[in-house]
This record gives sequence, structure tokens and C-alpha cells, in this order.
Amino acid sequence: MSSPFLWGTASAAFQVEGALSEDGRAPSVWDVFAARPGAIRDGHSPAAACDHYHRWSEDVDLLDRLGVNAYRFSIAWPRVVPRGSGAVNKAGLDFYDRLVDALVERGITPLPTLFHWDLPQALEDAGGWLARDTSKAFADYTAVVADRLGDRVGRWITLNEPVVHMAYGHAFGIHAPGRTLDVPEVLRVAHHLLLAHGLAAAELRSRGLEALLTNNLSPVRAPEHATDADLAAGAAYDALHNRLFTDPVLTGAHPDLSAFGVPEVPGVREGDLDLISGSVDGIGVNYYNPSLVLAPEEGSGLPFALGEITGVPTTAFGWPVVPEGLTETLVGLTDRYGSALPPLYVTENGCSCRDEVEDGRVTDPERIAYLEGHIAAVDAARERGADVRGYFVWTLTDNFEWAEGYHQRFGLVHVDHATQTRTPKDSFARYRDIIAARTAVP
Ligand code: GBH
Repeated sequence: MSSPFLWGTASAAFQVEGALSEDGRAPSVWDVFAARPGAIRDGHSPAAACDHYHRWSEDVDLLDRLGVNAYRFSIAWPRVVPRGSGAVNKAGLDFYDRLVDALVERGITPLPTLFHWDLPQALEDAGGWLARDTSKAFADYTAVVADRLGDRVGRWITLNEPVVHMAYGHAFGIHAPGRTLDVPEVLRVAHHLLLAHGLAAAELRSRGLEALLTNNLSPVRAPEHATDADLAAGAAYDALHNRLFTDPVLTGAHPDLSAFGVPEVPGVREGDLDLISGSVDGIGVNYYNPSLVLAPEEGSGLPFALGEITGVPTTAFGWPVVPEGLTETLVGLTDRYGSALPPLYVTENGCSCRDEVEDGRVTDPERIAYLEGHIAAVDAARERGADVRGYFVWTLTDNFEWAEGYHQRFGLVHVDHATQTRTPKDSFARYRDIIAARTAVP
């Protein structure tokens, strides 16, 4: 019997857990970055987040009521190996052990992510992702977690959206660790992330476990009456955003990065690309929106510029709502990589939107429309031959949205951050009904 399509929600440790200095957890780069004046909108603090570290059981009950058969969450490296390498914190492992047991008891398949941007600060102090040793430390941490949970968890995601962590965290400085490196050093970070994935995948596979890599993918749109310069910019953006972390794992080679003026990716040693090549048993796709790419302004320092997609609805974050872009992404991967492509999982999709809270009811019609449109877009991709095995809504509970603090609400469940009261929104009921209809046994 083939395994059932996975219907789930997705979350990340730093965005929900809180309890940042409890039970032996050490600071991550996000703890330190969030304390910088001006780093987080209105100075919102991640200290409590959704208090999931204490309320995990209530959150598992919500998943049960939602009727999902899968749950994507992330494991906080600084809880498990507080200094990044070396001593293991048993209390940290115990937390995820209890969570996994509770999920499995309810028939919910756990899909953990090993790195969702919360690098132990001790490793950052030793060079972070600019240091090759960080990749090795990631593999050692992966082995520790896999040894503890591998009897109940068969499928793992190594990294979440390495391109976003690379660009926002190491080039633009708007995410932790807040670095603004030049292009070659940013590409060195990319290589060490890829190497970390490859080494971790080897650890997982040697234990009979599957390794997935999750990327943020955004199909490129050209402006009307595009010039050759616009199209060249689109190709450069596509190479950087969509292919930098996908080509090497599927084809063993980097995309053409010549537009970035760097002859080769720094830090690549002999054998690295062989290790990385073919290192995935699945590709996770986080899809939010397409990108309009234009020729750069002179002297911008980048070979592309980003424009604004108009004529479509936008989310509360201002992101354009274009469900067909998800079909295009899934079918595009299928066409581009052919037989080298493993199964696909939509590991994140969702939106922030206005919530009206009234008499204990939270109405969010825009989120319902967003989800219906994007689930239909997955159906369309499967009809066109894309091998999609799961769909995960970002996210279960309104949470700490990185530099936006608590301003953007992506949850199916409303969270009052003063009281931690959880209230399922109308979209919760709608997603529950969609799942129920599609998983009903005839
Ligand atoms: C994901 O990142 C993260 O994995 C997750 O932690 C986060 O909470 C969630 O999404 C929601 O943000 O400028 O209009 O073209 C998403 C990465 C990068 C996707 C910025 C949308 C730009 C939109 N995002 N991108 S636009």
C-alpha cells in the first residue's frame, strides 16, 4: 500500500517555543539578534512566543482536532547541543521525545526540521556559517537527534530555506545573525549550508532514514515588454534564489552565477559536490508568491532588481496572492530535473491576513480563499505530473514572525499573546473539512 498524502501544518522552534533559557537551552543567533535595538518591529520580544515549550500538549490536541495526519516542527539545536558541538543536553532531547510520542499516539506523522535558523550563538562566535566546522557540527547534532528519535521518525528535513537564511541573515542583515557580507562571503555561507545538508543527509541515510531539503521557491515573472536586460536579470535571480540550493543536490553542479561576478563559489573542496549530489530523498517546497524581476538600476551592486506584482490581492504582509505560481513551481521542478527529482512536499504555504475577533469567533475569509486556491493549485500540479506527497499550512498558531515580531498573523489558530489563549479561526474549520473530505474512507 502506498503511504497516504500528508496533510499537515508547519512551525519552527524559535517562533513558537519560548522558554529560551529553560532546561539547559543556550542562546541562539536569534536570541542575540532580537535583543538589538531596532531589529524587531516595535521591539517585540521572542521570549514567550506561543509558550509552546509548556503548552505543547494543548497544541497537539489542536492538531488532533484539525485532523491532520502530519506535523512539521523544528528542533532547536541550542536545546539539544547548547554550545553547538560537544555536550548533549538530555532535557532538550526529552522535550522532542515527548512531542514525538504524543504525535505518534494520535496517528500524526512527525516531520522534524533540524535547522530553522536558530544557530547556537557559541558557533556564531566561532565563525558561524563562514566556518567549515559548523557543517561538521551540524552533522554531529543530526546524529544525536536521529539516534534518539529515529525509531519513530523516518523522514527528516535538514535545513529550512537556506537561501533566506543566507540572504536575509548574511547579506541584508535583517535576520539573525545580522551580517552584511559581500557576495563571495555570502556564497561561502551558501556552500557551508549545502555541505551541512550533505553531511547530515549521510548521517540520516546511514541509519535508514530519509533526508529532505526545504527551499523557498519563487517563480520569476518578467515585466510586460521585457527587455533583454530584464530577462537576464530574471535568469540571475532564478539562479540565486531558486537554484543555488537545488541544482547542487539534484545535479551535482552550481547554477550559472557569472552575473554575480564571482568566478567560483568559495570554500568548495574536492569531493564536496560529490557528497552533496543526490543527497535528497525528497524536496520540500515553501511557496508564498512569485517575484517580478527587472534589470537593476545602475550601481546597485546586484544583477537584478525586484518589482511589485500588481493587479492581484495582497496579504497583510503585502505579498501578492498568486496560486498559479505554486502549480508553476511544482511543474517547473518536475520538468527541469526530470528523473533526478525525488518526491515533492509543499512544506509551507499560507498567509498573514486580517483577523476579526468577535465574541470568541475569529473570521478570516482571506485565509480561507488563500488556502482553497493553493490546494487547488497543488491538485493542478499533480494532474500535470508533479509527484507531490504532502501539503503543510504555515502555520498552526499565530507566532513570532521574525523581524515583524507578532505583527503578522499566519495561524489557523488565533493566539492572544498576553494570555496565550488559543482560539481556532474559521480557516481552522475550513481546513479541517477539506482534510476530512479528502481522507474519508469510501
Ligand atoms: C518562511 O519564510 C519561513 O520559513 C517561516 O519561518 C516564516 O514564518 C514564514 O515563511 C512566513 O514569513 O517581497 O512580496 O516578494 C518565507 C520567506 C521571504 C517569502 C520573502 C516571501 C517576499 C515576498 N519569504 N518573500 S515579496
